[in-house]
Formats: sequence, C-alpha cells, structure tokens
Amino acid sequence: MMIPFENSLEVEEARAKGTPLVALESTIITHGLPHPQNLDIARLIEAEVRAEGAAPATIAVLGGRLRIGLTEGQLAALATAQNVQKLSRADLAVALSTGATGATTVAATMIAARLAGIEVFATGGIGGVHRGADSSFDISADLHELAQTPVTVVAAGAKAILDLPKTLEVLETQGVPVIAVGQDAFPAFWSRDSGLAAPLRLDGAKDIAASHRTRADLGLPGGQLVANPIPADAEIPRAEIEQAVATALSEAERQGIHGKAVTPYLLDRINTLTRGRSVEANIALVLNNARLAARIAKELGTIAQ
Ligand code: PSU
Ligand code: MN
Repeated sequence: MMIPFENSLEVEEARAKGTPLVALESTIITHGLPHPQNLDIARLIEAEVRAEGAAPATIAVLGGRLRIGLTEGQLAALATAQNVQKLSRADLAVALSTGATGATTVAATMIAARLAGIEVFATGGIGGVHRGADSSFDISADLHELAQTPVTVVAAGAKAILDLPKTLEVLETQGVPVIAVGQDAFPAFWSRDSGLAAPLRLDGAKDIAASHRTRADLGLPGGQLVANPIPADAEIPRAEIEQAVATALSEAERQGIHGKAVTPYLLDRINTLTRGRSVEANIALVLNNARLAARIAKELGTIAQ
C-alpha cells in the first residue's frame, strides 16, 4: 500500500535531523477563528513551536492529499478559502478518495499524526459533550478518538459551550487520562478554573512525556488529554464568558443549528458578543499550548520507546 500522507519539506528535514515534531490541527484555522486574523494566528502557533526547538506539522487535506506540514502558500490558501470542509474521523476517507480539500478536527488530526508517527499535538479546545446532549445526542468524535489513538493532545480544557461534567464522565468511561497541568482544577478554556476537579494532575512536560510512554508500555490504546490552563493575564472570568455563552446557545437553538455547524457557529457568535475578547484569549491559550506541546515532544525524544 502506498503511504497515505505527504510530509512538507520542513517535516522531512526535522525527521532527518531528529528534531521533535508537534502536530497542529487546521479546523481551528478554518472554522474556529475569524478571518482574516486566522492566518496570522496560524503562523504564530507554528512560530511558537519552532521557538521551542521543535518543528510544527499543521495537518490538512488538500486536493485529496493528506498533508503533514503545510507550506506558507498552502497555509495561506487554506486560511482564506471559503467553504472548506470540516473533516472528522467519519469524513477523512471520503475526502481523500474524492480529491476534496478540508480542515482536520482534533479527531482527524490525531489519526493523521499517528499515521505520520507524531506523538504530540497542540490545539485550543477539544470537542466534547454538548449541553442538551441528553436530547441532541451531540457528543464530539474527539472523545472517542482520544480513547483509541495514541497521541497526547494539549488543550486548554474544554470550552464553556460544552457540558463539562458530562464531558469528563465520557472521558472517564473511555479510559482517557485527563491531566491538568500545575493545578488541581480542570481548566475551562477561557478561564483557568471550571469549578470541577481534574481527574489527574502533573506539573511539567517531563512527567507528561513519561506517562505517555508508560501507557504504551502497558499496551493501552488511546492518548492523553493534557489540560493546560490559559495564562492568568489572558483569562476571562467564568461569570463574564457565561453570559455570552448563554446568549449564543439560545440563538443556535432558535436557528436550528445542528451537527458540525454547532461549534463554529457558537465560537463566531461568542467572538462578536465579547467584542473580540474571546479570540484574544484563544490566541494566548493556543500559543501556551504550542509551547508545552513542543516541550513534551522534546522530552519524548529523550525517553527510549
Ligand atoms: N473547540 C474550540 N475551537 C475549535 C474546535 C473546538 O475551541 O476550533 C474545533 C476542533 O477542530 C474540534 C472540533 O476538534 O471543533 C470539534 O467539532 P465537533 O464538536 O463538531 O466534533
Ligand atoms: Mn457534534
């Protein structure tokens, strides 16, 4: 069988030199952040990984090819394209076999990272159990992916648009380690503290790398969710963001938004309702996650497999 992905030159060079790699998703660029800032932010995330001495591999499907690492031109084209598909686990094979272009979610990026031998992945927030899931059944495929694909995902917890207690319950049922970094509380994306205890806590990249390897040694499938709190100077207090979340949720319900469209719709509305503050916080936390992911990737490079 042919290798089902293509490495960018930067990724090839990193492999040749033994530079640690960090996977980055592309749905955050196409569906998670507003135009036109999304391109600048995508570049900043990559730069943050490089500044730590690792190499970024932004992942996307371009013209039916699974790209591990994008050139500057490819990144710009993706960030400015209209109507790019949002590809999760269910969509990946159809997109590749029909020559489509699409951005990969956390789930699809994990699948691609594993294929490419990349063990660490940085993003902003993961998908989870949506509020009202008891009637909508809306549970992100990201949670099931974490249970079966051995990639450590660094996120700032899960967004307040989700039902966080139910999200943690599903992760527990699926056997996914949820590890808060440097604190006991599970962080809630824009805020450092969700009011819920994190199931696990580790205080640095070295320990996170060690637990990644130990899971593999135990023969356990699946990855780890590293919940890295937003830097204190960038956080939005819970009460403040909750108002925007509540408004956005009721608007989404009134308009009958469902399926894949829910998360992008809510993010866009919350950005408008907070007058851009939610996106400012999003930038700070994703850069913070890129930094930690690069450090974990470097530590993994020092532990024998
Ligand atoms: N949460 C964010 N920003 C994002 C996403 C989630 O704060 O951009 C994106 C990620 O790509 C994630 C996806 O994997 O949304 C989840 O979508 P769904 O809930 O439809 O599975
Ligand atoms: Mn969903």
